[in-house]
Amino acid sequence: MWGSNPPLYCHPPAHIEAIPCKICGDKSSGFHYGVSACEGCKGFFRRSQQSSLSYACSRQQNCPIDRASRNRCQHCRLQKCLRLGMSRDGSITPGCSVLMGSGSITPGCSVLMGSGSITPGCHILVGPGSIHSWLQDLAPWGPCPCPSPVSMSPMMSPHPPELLTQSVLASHRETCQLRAEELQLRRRETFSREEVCAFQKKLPEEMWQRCACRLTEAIQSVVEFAKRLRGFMELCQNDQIVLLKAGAMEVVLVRMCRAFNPDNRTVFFEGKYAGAELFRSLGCPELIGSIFDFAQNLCALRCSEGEVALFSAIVLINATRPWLQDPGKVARLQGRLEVAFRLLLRRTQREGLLAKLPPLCRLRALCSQHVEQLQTFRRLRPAAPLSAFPPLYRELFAPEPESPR
Ligand code: HC3
Repeated sequence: MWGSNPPLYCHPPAHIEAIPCKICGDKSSGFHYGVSACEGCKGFFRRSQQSSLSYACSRQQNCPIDRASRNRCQHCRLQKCLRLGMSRDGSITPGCSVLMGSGSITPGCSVLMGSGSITPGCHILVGPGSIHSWLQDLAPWGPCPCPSPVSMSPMMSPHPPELLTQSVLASHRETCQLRAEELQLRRRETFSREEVCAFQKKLPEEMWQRCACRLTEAIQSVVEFAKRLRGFMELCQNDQIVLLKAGAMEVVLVRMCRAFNPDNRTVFFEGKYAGAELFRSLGCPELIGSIFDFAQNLCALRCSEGEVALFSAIVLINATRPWLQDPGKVARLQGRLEVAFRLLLRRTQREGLLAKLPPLCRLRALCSQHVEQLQTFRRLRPAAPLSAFPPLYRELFAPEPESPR
């Protein structure tokens, strides 16, 4: 089955020469609501924001959205618009938020133009679907509408920590795939016995590919989160990619606690809440158990959305990651995020949270366990080609060994 089917990527590959509509792949007519989009998706998103309609999916909330199918499911189309970064105020340009009125990133210092040397040891892929192309995809081309004196660049500006907190929270909300309120409301929607059995009967290869796709989507959202984080796009291209490669999966795990119901140990997966047993055919119960335990423990801390947002930012902006070119610059940004986090906790009388949050080594251990599982899977099932997984997934979890020069 692996040999006969073409790879089912979650998203069409990004093209570098002509940027297509990020939502459906049709010809883009420019940046609309912060995303490169066609006229159809632009109009659809505008209507979805004007009306008080709420869309529902009659399938599993994972309908493909491409040029031909985009009109079939409004729910999934809207979810894709939101996941890929469309927002009502269109304030996606990193460092150029309309809300915050901060400095812009000019094309000259955008990652798109970056051609500086890449730290040896950090292998950077530049093809379609790579982190590099996802970073490029939404980078600001056009002139920024807000004033941008050099002294106001987000890295340098003396913005109070409260503003940083607000902007991190906005970035989180715009990119976290599903709203916390919706996740709460749907907690009673669990998979039926028959549905769980149907998942369990799937071939391991199919289940791996599904999970890899869901995971890749979650990682793409983290890339969008990073791009909206004040100061991130001012780091050099090498350091943006180093931080994302090292931290994106960790942030996915932190964010997963939002989609986790600790009362019955279920997680919102493909449209309903699922227990660990649903993932049985993956053949890695220890990994799933560890991930569920992690979510259970994090949920017990009852973090607010602001706390999840700032903790995610701090997990990502970590100056101790190996291969950083300018760890000092990353450390300054990290420091500002930590100040903002402490202030938020003080204001909400939640100072005790800091000592209870999982240590970063716990996240690192989970990620290593995940990569080890992938290696075991490849050893046990050599017939399952790696090319069936999305490029971003392969780049992060199964990088090709560098060919000798
Ligand atoms: C952790 C997970 C992948 C990610 C899934 C996410 C976090 C995606 C975002 C949703 O909003 C919530 C969500 C629910 C379930 C999460 C999955 C559960 C199991 C899976 C693991 C990484 C499994 C390993 C899959 C493998 C080995 C193919 O990479």
